[in-house]
Amino acid sequence: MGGMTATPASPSPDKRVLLAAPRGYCAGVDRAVIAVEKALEQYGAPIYVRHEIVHNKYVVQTLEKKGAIFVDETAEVPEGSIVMFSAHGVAPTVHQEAAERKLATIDATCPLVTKVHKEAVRFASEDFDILLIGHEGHEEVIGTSGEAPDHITLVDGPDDVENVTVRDESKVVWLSQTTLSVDETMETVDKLKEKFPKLISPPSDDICYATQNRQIAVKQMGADADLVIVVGSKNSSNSVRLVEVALGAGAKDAHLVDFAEEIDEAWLEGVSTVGVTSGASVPDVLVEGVLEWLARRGFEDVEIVKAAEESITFSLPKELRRDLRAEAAALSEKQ
Ligand code: 2E6
Ligand code: F3S
Repeated sequence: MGGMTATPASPSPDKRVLLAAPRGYCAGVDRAVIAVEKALEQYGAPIYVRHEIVHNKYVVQTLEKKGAIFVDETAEVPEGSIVMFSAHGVAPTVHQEAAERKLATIDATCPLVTKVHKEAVRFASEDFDILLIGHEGHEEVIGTSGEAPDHITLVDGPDDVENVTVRDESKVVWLSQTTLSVDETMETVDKLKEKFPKLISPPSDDICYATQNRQIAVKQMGADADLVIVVGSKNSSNSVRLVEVALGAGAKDAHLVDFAEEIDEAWLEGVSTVGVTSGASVPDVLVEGVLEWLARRGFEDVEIVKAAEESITFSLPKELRRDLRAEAAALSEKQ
């Protein structure tokens, strides 16, 4: 079982680790996590956060210790407080609820999710039927759908295409969640195009650069790996996709773990090459923990598999430049 102490291993020539690059934090996650930290520094605890700021257990636990309070709904936030919206985005109704409860808000929605929201609003205003490819119940899909509920139909993968109906086959566009499998999405789009030949595509990729790059890297290592360990939480869509992509690329085995302690010793039986990567919401300290765990078992030789350079950054939410405590107090004084 994971967690057992291994006897110190000497370096084994037949044991190696392939470490994916890029992996871990994307620009949207970095911005959202810093936004919570800055809000705590600037305004003091508590800062309420609607939904996990990003889908990572360790990040959430760390921010909770610093004074963030995570809630499922805005209704749970006391009047006159500050609430932050998570990186996955929210429907316009959530902004309205917050205003009604006189809350000061900070929107940590990733700008690349906001871009998809804007596409949805624009196509809805032109009266298109919008086929949103995504996973039912995922926070981002709920938020995007909320921008144009009367125009959006969810398509949850290729097998869902047969259930899709539209009002006018000559006015249909597809959009997607940002963190899907690129290959599976293309399969869904191909099937949709067979059914609706006039289907138009989004003006630019909705699956974001970080999702795409992490999938390219794990694909590169997949064929050579006996085992791929993906660091990430179970509710993290992009992390779960990395396990699927690794297996699809030929990895003999692949698992998702939040922490090194979750690795099962039995996974290493007969294994000489281990691939390691992490989802876009995962701090690198957790990957370091996995590399140390592997090194203690003879996997000391680490080779980087580099698929892309990433240099994109996003500026912090604009609300952090204002005095939100004063605004919240003023709001709650208003009748
Ligand atoms: C916001 C939008 C997209 O489950 P998912 O992969 O969407 O979310 P996280 O928090 O694991 O990854 C970052 C993210 C945030 N991706
Ligand atoms: Fe944004 Fe993509 Fe990250 S949508 S939060 S850059 S995974």
